[in-house]
Amino acid sequence: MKPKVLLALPPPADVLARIQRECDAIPSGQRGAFTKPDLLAALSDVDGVLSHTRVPFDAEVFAAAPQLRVVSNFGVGYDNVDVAAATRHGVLVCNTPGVLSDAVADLTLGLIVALARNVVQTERLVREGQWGRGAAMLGLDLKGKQLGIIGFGRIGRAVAKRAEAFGMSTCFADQFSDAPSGYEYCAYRSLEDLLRESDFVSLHVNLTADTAKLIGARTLALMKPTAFLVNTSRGGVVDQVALVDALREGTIAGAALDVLEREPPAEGDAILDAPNVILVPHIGSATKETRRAMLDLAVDNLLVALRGDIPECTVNPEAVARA
Ligand code: 8YV
Repeated sequence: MKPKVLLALPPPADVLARIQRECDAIPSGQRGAFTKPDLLAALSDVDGVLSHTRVPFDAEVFAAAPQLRVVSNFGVGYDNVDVAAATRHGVLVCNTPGVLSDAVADLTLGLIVALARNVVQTERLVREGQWGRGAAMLGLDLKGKQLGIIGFGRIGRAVAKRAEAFGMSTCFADQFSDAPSGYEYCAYRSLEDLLRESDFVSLHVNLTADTAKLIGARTLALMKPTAFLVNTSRGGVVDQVALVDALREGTIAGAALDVLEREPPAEGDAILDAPNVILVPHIGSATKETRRAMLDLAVDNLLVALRGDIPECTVNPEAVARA
């Protein structure tokens, strides 16, 4: 009897064929988020889920999925999963770290360049017949500017490498203070000192109870009025209301956001009208090559777990003991 797997995202034919060689694959027919009742019904008799970061797995969901052995997330973030509840129910949670670090880091530097050189504003001026006019024409050098990296994991380190190549100085804040080998050029700073000193601040942390609203009125006020905030991590790491106030009041010079507290933003969301902010729709990992690598890794994780082994990219290997 092949294990049953729910496909929360529609894989291309070759990937579906690979899954079907070992599993009874059930396409969800959903694009994007599930309703809770749909999810509970869909999971009642499956052994695994090829999921994505917008499907909410809480204790109620795990209680309604007695056969479930693995949730394989298409993505490095797993804040959509109550991992403690998964572990209690003997469900492995897997993610796709590493394969998307370069794509996210590339976008991060792209947003930093766009902020420093007013790319969005000047592009708009061209279309408005204002070629070469206005204050936006003069931007900032990145050479000699300081980039503060909050969260110094795979993505944060990939960003540091790129920033060094641009001639920026870099510092990081994380739970550890010793720069990893090969990153000695990146100095450790407390969060407060990083915010006070940096010309650009970039967020690369998981969304957890500790990092929720990490950037808010208090921390924004520590930043230089000439400084910029970049967020390609999770929208929930930033108090978006406080950010809009800071942008309106000139507490900081600008921001670039790939992620928002609510995605997509509601019509009329204040962030949509805030000044000096660049908004892109959660495209950090969105390259053809990277998304395929993420999918291949997520399927690897799913199949390895369903064969009874613990995949390398397992967030909670201790869950096996509960199975
Ligand atoms: C999403 C991401 O996974 O990897 C993550 O954690 O946020 C993104 O790569 C991607 O948008 C698919 O949902």
